[in-house]
Amino acid sequence: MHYITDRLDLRRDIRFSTTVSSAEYDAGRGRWTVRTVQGDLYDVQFLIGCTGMLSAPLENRFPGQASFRGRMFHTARWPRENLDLAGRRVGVIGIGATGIQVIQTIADQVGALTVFVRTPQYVLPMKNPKYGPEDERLYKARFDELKANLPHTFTGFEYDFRHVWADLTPEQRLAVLEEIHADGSLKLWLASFAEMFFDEAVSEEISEFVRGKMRARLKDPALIDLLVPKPGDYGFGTHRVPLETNYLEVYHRPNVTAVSVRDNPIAEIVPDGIRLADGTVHELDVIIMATGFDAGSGALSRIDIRGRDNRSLAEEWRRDIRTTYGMAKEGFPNLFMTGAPLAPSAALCNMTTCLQQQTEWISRCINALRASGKAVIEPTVEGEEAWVRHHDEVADQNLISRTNSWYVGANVPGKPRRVLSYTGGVGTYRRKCDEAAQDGYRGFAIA
Ligand code: NA7
Repeated sequence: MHYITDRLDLRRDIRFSTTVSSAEYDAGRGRWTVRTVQGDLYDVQFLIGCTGMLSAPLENRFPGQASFRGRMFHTARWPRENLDLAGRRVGVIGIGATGIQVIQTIADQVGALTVFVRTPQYVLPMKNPKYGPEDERLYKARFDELKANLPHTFTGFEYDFRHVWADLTPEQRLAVLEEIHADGSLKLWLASFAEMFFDEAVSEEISEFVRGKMRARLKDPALIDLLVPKPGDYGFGTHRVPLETNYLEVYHRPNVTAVSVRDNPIAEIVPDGIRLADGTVHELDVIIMATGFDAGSGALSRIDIRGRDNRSLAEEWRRDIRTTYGMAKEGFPNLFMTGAPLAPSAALCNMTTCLQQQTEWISRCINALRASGKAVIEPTVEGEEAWVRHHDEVADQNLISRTNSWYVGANVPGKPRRVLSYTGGVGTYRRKCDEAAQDGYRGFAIA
């Protein structure tokens, strides 16, 4: 990406360290006025929110945070200066993909590590092999093949679902799961059996396979009870599957303690540490909040975006998170977005593949508009309704819709529930977006 930035000489068009505070649409002029915290004002015809799907950290989660005498920060605000954790009593809240990486990385650097565990996670061991020049040569030789295939797979990665559960015997299924598990990648999730997302019985069998792998690595029944999901909790892969390296083994270290906060939640942060509901205080020098993000809609909602008739994007999304193709919003002319809800790029996608597709679609749309001498494009009410309905129909069949996680907005109190990511697949999404464009931007009004 640095290479592309340099090759296309983009740096001179980028204002770094600039925070956008508001954007207001002027229907009379068909233009947006964008204001920054730094006090700058921009007058633009098109506004494209590339604000990221996981860039609005959930930082203020507990009463009393300001009272803490030690250091406390969210993982997304990791201190830039060298953070010396040697000998420190460190607490980590959260065991999502981020918490897991932090825990496995710092366990042998800190004095004592206390992990506050609420919902157990399915995890997969990551191989992370070292690639030599020959591997690199072989991989690069596949450039044309990868370029042709990647945009059309289910998740935008090079691999796709390869096996059909019903076609195999139980022994064959197990052999497939063992082989893919040993690969040490996300393939067990995104390139094994698609039925795990739709068929509860298949989901349960694959979930039990993963639970078995996790149990085998844990020596202590109390740790198994705390860290391994239980049958009926939720299915493997119905929210983001973290990859890890020796994460479970870390809990066997004498300086690591797992504390359950499922039935005894964190009540508040006190000057000396974390106080649980039953009054227990865990004394700490550093608290690391791996508490996640207001995903998909969070970053744009933190900007005061006003569309036609002073309509507020944040207020509308607080009631109901809707978009057209995940790239536009009815009521907000000439506003485009990437990584936003109701597109694969909101969660279930190889980001580079999906963002490239969206930026290309948006660029072509703006070019087409200019070429035809038009100035304003906006989804119609019916166009948006059609996309939301299609999105929901596909999502409702997917077991992802039943599990509480950031994938459905369940991690943010009061956030309206909807599967954030389009779950029809990256290839299908691309085709639908292209068809709409070819059909004269079906679902949009152009003036
Ligand atoms: P996640 O996956 O949203 O995980 C957040 C974690 O924080 C999760 O374990 C939560 O437990 C935990 N959490 C949040 N609030 C609390 C409170 N009050 N008490 C205890 N535990 C809490 O965020 P990540 O940053 O790990 O990952 C986000 C994505 O980044 C990831 O999926 C990848 O796509 C990259 P809970 O599960 O809610 O019980």
